[in-house]
Amino acid sequence: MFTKAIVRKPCKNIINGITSASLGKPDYQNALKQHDGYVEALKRCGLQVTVLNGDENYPDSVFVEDTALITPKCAILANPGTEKRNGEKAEIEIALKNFFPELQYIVSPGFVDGGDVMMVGDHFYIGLSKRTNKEGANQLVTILKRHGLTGSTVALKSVLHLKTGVNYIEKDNMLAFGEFLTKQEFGKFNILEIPQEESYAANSLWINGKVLVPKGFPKTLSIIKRVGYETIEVDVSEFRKLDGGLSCLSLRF
Ligand code: CIR
Repeated sequence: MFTKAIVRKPCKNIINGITSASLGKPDYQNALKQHDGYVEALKRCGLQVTVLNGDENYPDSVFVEDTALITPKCAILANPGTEKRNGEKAEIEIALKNFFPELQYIVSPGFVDGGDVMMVGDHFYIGLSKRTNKEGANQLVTILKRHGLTGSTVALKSVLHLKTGVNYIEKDNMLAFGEFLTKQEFGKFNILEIPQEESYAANSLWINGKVLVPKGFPKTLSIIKRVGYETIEVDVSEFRKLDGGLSCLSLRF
């Protein structure tokens, strides 16, 4: 169970965030409104939410998930693998220290984006992506081991981050699309196939028994409801314009 979350408000400069999508630039006012809705959804799941201010120097700073990994045993400051975002971690380090007296660190030449790390109980799957390299993954596995946890790497082909394509929603259920449907390492899970046209919704987010689903993906919504979860639809269309999904917008612990 999670009790807390850290989020960071979108900044005006969000219009200059990194993207591979062709959905246009995010609208700042609408992004603010949608972010408020997201925070409300986290609160409905029972979380106490710390809201940090956005940083105009970092257009993508709203996507806090990439800056850290918080496990039940330790908190790790990540080392985001794109230069444009790496400095976001400084503010997150300060915020994390309010909750965790001792932090662990991924250091260069190791790089890890939190979006590449998926927690499944005591095990952590680490996507090797354009943002997360082998050295970063090795450092992470070493830190996890020291805390009685395990980690293993997953090769990625076409997605930005591991959790762009696959997300664990507890009780052995895993949302997946595309390259993740046939990955041997996920064969032991109950794979819930997200149709290609709704692939964005593979990044739905389990929090304390409920599942947050992006608004506008009816097939995914019914797949998740069918396996028995209470769902909360959240409109994150402005963040989708920057390749960001539901998990990217918070650190949960
Ligand atoms: C980026 O390219 O870094 C941002 N525009 C999107 C980050 C999405 N984060 C995530 O999947 N964890």
